[in-house]
Amino acid sequence: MFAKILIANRGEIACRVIDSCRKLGVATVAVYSDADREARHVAMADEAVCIGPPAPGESYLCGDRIIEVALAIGAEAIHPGYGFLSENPDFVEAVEAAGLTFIGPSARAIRAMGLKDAAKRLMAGAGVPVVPGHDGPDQSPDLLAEAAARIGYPVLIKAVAGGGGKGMRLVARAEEFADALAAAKGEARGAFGNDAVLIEKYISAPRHIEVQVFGDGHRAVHLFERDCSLQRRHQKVIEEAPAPGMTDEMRAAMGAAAVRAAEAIGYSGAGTVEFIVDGSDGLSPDRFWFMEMNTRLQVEHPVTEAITGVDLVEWQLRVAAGEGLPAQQADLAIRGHAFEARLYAEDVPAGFLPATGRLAHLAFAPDCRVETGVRPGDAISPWYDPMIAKIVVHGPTRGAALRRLSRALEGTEVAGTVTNLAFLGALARHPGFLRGEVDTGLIARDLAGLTAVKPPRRAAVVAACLAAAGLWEQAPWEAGFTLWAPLPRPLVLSRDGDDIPAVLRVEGPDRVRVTLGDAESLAERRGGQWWVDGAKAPARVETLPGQVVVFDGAAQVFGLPDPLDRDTGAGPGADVTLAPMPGQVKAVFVASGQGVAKGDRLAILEAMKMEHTLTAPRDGVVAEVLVAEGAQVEAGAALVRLEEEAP
Ligand code: MV4
Repeated sequence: MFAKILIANRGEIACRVIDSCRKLGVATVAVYSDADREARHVAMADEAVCIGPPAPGESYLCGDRIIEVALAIGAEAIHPGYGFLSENPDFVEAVEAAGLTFIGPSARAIRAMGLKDAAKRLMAGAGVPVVPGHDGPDQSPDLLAEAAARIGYPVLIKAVAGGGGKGMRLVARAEEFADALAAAKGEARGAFGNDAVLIEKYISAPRHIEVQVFGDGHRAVHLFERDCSLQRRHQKVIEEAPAPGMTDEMRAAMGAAAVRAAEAIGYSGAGTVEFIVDGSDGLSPDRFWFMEMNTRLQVEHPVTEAITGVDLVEWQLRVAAGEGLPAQQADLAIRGHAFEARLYAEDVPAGFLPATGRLAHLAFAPDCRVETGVRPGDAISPWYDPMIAKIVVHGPTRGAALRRLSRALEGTEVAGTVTNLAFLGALARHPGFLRGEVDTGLIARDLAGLTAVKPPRRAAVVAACLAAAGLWEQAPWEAGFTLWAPLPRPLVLSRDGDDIPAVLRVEGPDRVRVTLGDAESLAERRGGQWWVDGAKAPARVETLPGQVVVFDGAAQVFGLPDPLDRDTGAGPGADVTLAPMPGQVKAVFVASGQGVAKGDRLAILEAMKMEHTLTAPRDGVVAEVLVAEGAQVEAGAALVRLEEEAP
């Protein structure tokens, strides 16, 4: 086994590789860009070296620089993770030329699978089923049109250099073929600088089922299939293993085909053979076809680990270090069912736009495996993939595992950025998905239902009000409420630009009446848990500067506008907080010299039978407290002065 390896990646996969290295006693070297100085993978590794600016082209994709670092620091091997340099055969050759070991397949194996047409021919020759179609160097339109007619419409035109759905064109009828061909070639030329295409029979309502393989350069085994049909625009969203509806017969056929594919190219390490499956009429051993082979460890490898008990990264290290295959096919079996959901920082209502932000709060549920590259307080930067975590669950049956996924998603708490958590939750409860009716069109067909924004429950709004008033975790007197003569306190939350006016009346140490619109709710705290109108309130609330996040299945975010900003004109940046109206100072929460953050409570003013919370207009240090508790003040009286902002 290696004594020390370098991990040429970042994020959750770098952390994942470090985990297995630690288990095996292998020392780890992380590399990082300037944007990742404080990243989790850097903190986890035994050593870490900065390799350049944030742009991947100047850091994580700089193969030569990474090899230099590995040599200088005494690493014997490089693990590429996925993405970045993982499927770059030139990098593999450079690593080997430097006398280091690449933890992955040979450059030759990667090249063999790089071009669609060559890979397809190679696979057909090895006895792997391929989609009926036509390819070849003669790209004349007439010849291709003839081929399309022979294959039978509908057909799909695919760019030979394409992948991930780029450069594909569906042609329903012969009359449309010529125009579609010209368009596909134009697109392929623009995207890949190579306008060669191939023609395939179109599989409608396909399923994406892939087989995990593992080779030692000569022989290979398979670790069964994953179903990755739940995709949105070719981005996988939830993956599972095994595939719903899979029969022993079809599994054996697909596994054997995948092993033939791997052995045909002398595959070494972890790889995945992707098949397209016609699921329009159940699964059948004669209706799966080779699509492509991914010559790396995949994002969704944990579902395979969950059902087989194999640590695939450990296997990668052992085989790269010269050991034989760690298991024979007969040793491998499926136990239970597993799901993986990909939690992203993205704005779902805005069309799944990648989002950024600092993760002010981040917590995961128990009873699930979490693969993540971030910790609470870390940022999702615009430089890299905005994945926050992969949430992986395992159960004895598909139904049990899916319920666990649902629970794990409900128990996931993220504040500081928007996420796709509610979308994942909706998918985990989707009736068709529950029944195992998965295909690549499911998300698109039900997009509106899956992305509908749920209005918060009343109990969630009440919880937000309690938190905004400082009552969520504190007793009323700690929050500056008077108990002997309960006064109504107004509060305005906001949600998506709309104001939510509320009035709170503290009726006892653990009892608050909350008026929202025309309706009144009673909030009561029993044994540390809030109840609203007799039902349990959401258990977790996070108060951040300017917002309250209530975790109620999904994160419900409420803004905390400062009413005094409007009343007094003491806008953000102002040094002095003034009394908005005549009244009595009921509480002062700060002292001179104390640091405050924007939105922190400074004092409470009782005026016109209401309690008003005065909050810090900006971050700063209290210079002077100009009033004492109990004082009567005039409108406009100066209450608290902050030290002047540094220019
Ligand atoms: C197909 C197909 C239907 N028929 N090939 C999309 C990505 C690329 N790797 C192959 N893809 C497809 N190839 C034939 N002959 C439908 C797709 C396809 C798809 C495949 C797998 C997962 C999701 C998909 C979403 C849309 C289309």
